[in-house]
Amino acid sequence: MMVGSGWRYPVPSPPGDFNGDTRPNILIGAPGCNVGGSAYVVFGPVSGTASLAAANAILHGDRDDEAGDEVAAVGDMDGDGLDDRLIAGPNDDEGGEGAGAAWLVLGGSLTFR
Ligand SMILES: [Ca+2]
Ligand SMILES: [Ca+2]
Ligand SMILES: [Ca+2]
Repeated sequence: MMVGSGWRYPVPSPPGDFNGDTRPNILIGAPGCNVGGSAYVVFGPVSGTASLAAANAILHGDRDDEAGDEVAAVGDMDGDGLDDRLIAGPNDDEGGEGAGAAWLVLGGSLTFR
């Protein structure tokens, strides 16, 4: 996987199956990417070198959220059989200046393409 200059550091989460095809998928947090940090979802399979421009889904934080600073495997929270993830944005301001936030991303919501 290519790690470009916009990455302060990449944050991989454990592989999970987000789209129900039984193959492992990956979600990578990139808190230094874009304005508010991003998380890249790649269904794969990936071998050798691949560009994140081909990610199946990209989730963006806003302003200086630093979204993707932590990404956690939380199992299957909604019971639909697809793995879900929690994405942290430690600098999100929605709950107060720098209060931080964590977003639950349901695997089923990532299968739109
Ligand atoms: Ca899969
Ligand atoms: Ca689920
Ligand atoms: Ca925000």
